[in-house]
Amino acid sequence: MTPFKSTRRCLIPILVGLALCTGLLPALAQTKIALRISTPAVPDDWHAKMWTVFKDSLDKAAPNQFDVQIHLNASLFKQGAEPAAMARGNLELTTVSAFDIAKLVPEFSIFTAGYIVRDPQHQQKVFSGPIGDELFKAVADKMEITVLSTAYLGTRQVNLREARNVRTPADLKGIKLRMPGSKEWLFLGETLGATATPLAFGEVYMGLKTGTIDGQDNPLPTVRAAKFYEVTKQLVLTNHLVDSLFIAIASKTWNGLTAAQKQAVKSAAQAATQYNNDNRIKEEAQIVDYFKQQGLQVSTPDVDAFRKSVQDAYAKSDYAKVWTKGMLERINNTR
Ligand code: KDO
Repeated sequence: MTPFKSTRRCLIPILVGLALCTGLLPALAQTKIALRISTPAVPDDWHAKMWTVFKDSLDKAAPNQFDVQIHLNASLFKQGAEPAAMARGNLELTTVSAFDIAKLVPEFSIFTAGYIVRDPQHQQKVFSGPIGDELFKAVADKMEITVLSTAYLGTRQVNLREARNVRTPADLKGIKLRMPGSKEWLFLGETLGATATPLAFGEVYMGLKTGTIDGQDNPLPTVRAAKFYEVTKQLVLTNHLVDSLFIAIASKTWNGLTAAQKQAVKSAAQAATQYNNDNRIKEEAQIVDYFKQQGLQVSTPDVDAFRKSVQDAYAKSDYAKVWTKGMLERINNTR
């Protein structure tokens, strides 16, 4: 053996040891695929916790292959900026709303309209059947994101800073109702009879506390998780939108995965939404008592009057003009 060979033999374990001690080895062996996740969800909300289910499920199915990084509270990208960040290659995963999608796929605005999806079961049937297949293909083509599963965000209700008698949309006249900041969201707020005011989710608590807004709309589990009940006095159970969030991955990332990795990522997304949906449905069924205990007034308005106002406004709007012919009937007929 030449002296050089024997020196090399001794050096290798020393170098590996050094790399381990200095933390260099993970960098050298950096084959993990980074999956950065950004969401405005607060940590205690089910659709924030579901990302841990996603991570655990993926790590189990495909050990050491992915580096899942979860960023809550819009700490990585602000609400609504996620699809653009994905297109730029700065983000791999998020939940997109029908409202985010409608900006680029106008026919998707049918799911931003109130009183169309009937309940969480109807929602799953619509999105996991041919309607979902068709629309998610348009989403992939136009937005370069791939939808993996559908999460039930909950059924949106009106939540007011000061209690008042609300029977019909006319009773919300003049109320500054906070909506997320896009014209699709603002339109929904206006159809409820209120004056819709745009504000990012992270600023709603303060807006309610200081009175820059008179109310907001969100599903009840979010009212609890984001503690809006601390700064409001009334819940009006309008049930105006059975809301969805779609777990989506940047298509560039998706297309770079092996078939087995795709399967693992898809199953992890399904496990995450299953966890979210089960817990949220269970919580919605029992949460009203909690708010009553917190001193909130919980009132049931004339939901038919709200439904009529919202449906009439959408039917007359430019949104309905771009809905795919026959889509409303197909959604209604999905059972
Ligand atoms: C909100 O801002 O009211 C909203 O409910 C809109 C949803 O599309 C989604 O962005 C959600 O906030 C966040 O995930 C925070 O719960």
